[in-house]
Amino acid sequence: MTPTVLVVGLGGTITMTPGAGGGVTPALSPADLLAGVPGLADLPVTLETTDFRRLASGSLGIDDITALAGLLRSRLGEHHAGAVVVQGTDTIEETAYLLDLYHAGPQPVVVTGAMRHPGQAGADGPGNLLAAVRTAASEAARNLGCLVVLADEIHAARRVRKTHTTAGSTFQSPDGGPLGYVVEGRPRLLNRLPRRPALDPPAATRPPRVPLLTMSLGDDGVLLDDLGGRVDGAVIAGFGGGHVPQSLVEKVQKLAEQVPVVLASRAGSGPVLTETYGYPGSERDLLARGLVPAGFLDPFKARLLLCALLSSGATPRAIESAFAAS
Ligand code: DAS
Repeated sequence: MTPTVLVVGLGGTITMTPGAGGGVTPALSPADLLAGVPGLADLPVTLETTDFRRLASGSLGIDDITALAGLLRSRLGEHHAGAVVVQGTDTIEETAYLLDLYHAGPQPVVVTGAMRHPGQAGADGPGNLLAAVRTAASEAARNLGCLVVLADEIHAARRVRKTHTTAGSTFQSPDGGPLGYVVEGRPRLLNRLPRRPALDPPAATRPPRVPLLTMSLGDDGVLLDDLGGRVDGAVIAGFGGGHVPQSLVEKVQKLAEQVPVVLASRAGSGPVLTETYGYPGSERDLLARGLVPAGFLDPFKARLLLCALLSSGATPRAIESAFAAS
């Protein structure tokens, strides 16, 4: 029996065709996309498709992705080698990470998209789709959780970032690099990451409200005012190793007394520090005031991990442990 790959469509540039009002908008189904991939029909793979959403990826919600995680959990069976999720590139680094948190099975879940739509010269969708299907069908990619495959690079969901608005090489993993490459049609894995235990799927309730506040020069903390009574948690993307202006320390502490607050870095790579600086607003000061360090997680992924933990009713101690292991 040839391996089966489930292909799920969410929309994005890869599906976009000229809209009535100018510009392109989501239009193509997964079946339409697959029909336009040279060489795909020659692969010894059976393809199943699910037309799940047709949105620009910035309009996907956490509830869409948790629903998708539930669909994958129920649909992926013994005869499925893996799954491919097709979506817009703007939020791939977040949706792939959230799927990875909930994905318990051995099958690879490969997320892909395109930087150039089907009507553009050099449209990259077909090539990315072919590489994604090949990776999803490969034994080598099993037990790696959720992956992101574009431009023939294989990235771990928990490391990948979109780093450029237009470049074909936009997806990078600044902390550790890609796990491997698709070379001459074969996924070649050079590194492996240890799997994290999957989180239980969230109850079908409103996702927690967790804002991300990025510190900037001279920030007066206006967004922190009266925030604790309106949110379920928060992530602060601090300067450098995890710092805020000393003038905001009291506001931040007040927030951390009301809801879980995770300290990440706006730097783009590298971990939050825990024991280096001791001035007001430094990471030592903030952690002593109850903030939780995000480790190597970037602010966007830290926010999703906190949302998932709050959805599962995690205690403050469980939240600290989860971030320590992230
Ligand atoms: N930025 C477009 C894309 O790359 C739109 C989107 O993310 O949906 O797909």
